[in-house]
Amino acid sequence: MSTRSIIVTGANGEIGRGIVAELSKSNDAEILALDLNFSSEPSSKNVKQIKADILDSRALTEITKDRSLVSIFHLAALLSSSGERDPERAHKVNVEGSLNLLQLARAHTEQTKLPVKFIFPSTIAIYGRSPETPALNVMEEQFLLPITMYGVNKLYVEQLGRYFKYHYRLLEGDRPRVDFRSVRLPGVLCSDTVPSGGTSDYGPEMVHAAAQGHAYSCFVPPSAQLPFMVKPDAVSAIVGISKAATLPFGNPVYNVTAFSPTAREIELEIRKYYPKFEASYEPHPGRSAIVASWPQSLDDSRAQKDWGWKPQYDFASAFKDYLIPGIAKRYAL
Ligand code: VAH
Repeated sequence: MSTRSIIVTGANGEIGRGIVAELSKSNDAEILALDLNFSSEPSSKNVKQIKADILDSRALTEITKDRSLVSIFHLAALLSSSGERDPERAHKVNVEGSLNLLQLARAHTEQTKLPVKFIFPSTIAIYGRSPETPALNVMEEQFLLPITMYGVNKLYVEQLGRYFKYHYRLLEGDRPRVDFRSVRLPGVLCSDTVPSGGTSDYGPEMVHAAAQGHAYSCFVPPSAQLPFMVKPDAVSAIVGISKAATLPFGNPVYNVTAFSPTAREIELEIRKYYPKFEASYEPHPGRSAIVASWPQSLDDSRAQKDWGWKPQYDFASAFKDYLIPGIAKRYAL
């Protein structure tokens, strides 16, 4: 029998590493960790690191030859700030790369008649509001007018995934189709890595600056407000939706959230642990405009109801029980 395999793209990224670590705890499949570069050795013997470009569809086919592909966790992407620096490249990676992987999942689904699960972390960047219009407790179908290339790409791939799940070649009638599922992640705070390329990065940058005894100059105003969660909850949302029983027919894309602080509230929370921490605010016009176009908070009740989503950490415990202990360990040298 061919090996049961799970692909993780963007496997060396902040969330990708967490997903690989979580999936490798179970021994019933090998993890094919795909990225362009790796910064550490595989964490477990059922993890195979493969340098591969998701734009190279022939390489993707070659990698999965003689393997029985059960799921794809597609995390590779150019984020919102990187995407604005090179929108054409962002479109290529975010859209063409995703299409290649959806086609790979489709080919394996048709071959084995077993729907490959395609897990797609989407983002709050698919939303877009004018800065004068508050957007609180936003639901999945509201404010779908993104202003970044990254947001436009992610929203389109959500649609593409829904198409592959329910309607691919519908003139040919019922056929096995890819089992596409997606969560829209908020900003993510991680204790062991500092992200790059995103626009919610001011949150984690502020925490990591404080832990190193540095002052922080914040690129959004103190009133900027976004939904956030910590990395363990992002990993649990992604793995959680992959393990859910069949989702109800309709929109396989779900909001997930944990807390929604302003930049000032993040600063004040940090100061409880690092009383000498200093933050100043020098808003960058472009990056502030991106943040101001995203919702201040999300309604994730559909995810709670349909597949039992619940974050482990609220704002206070995110700092007390996860960020501060982890960060202290990271910089204690
Ligand atoms: C970004 N962190 O800033 C990403 C995210 C919350 C948006 O998807 O681009």
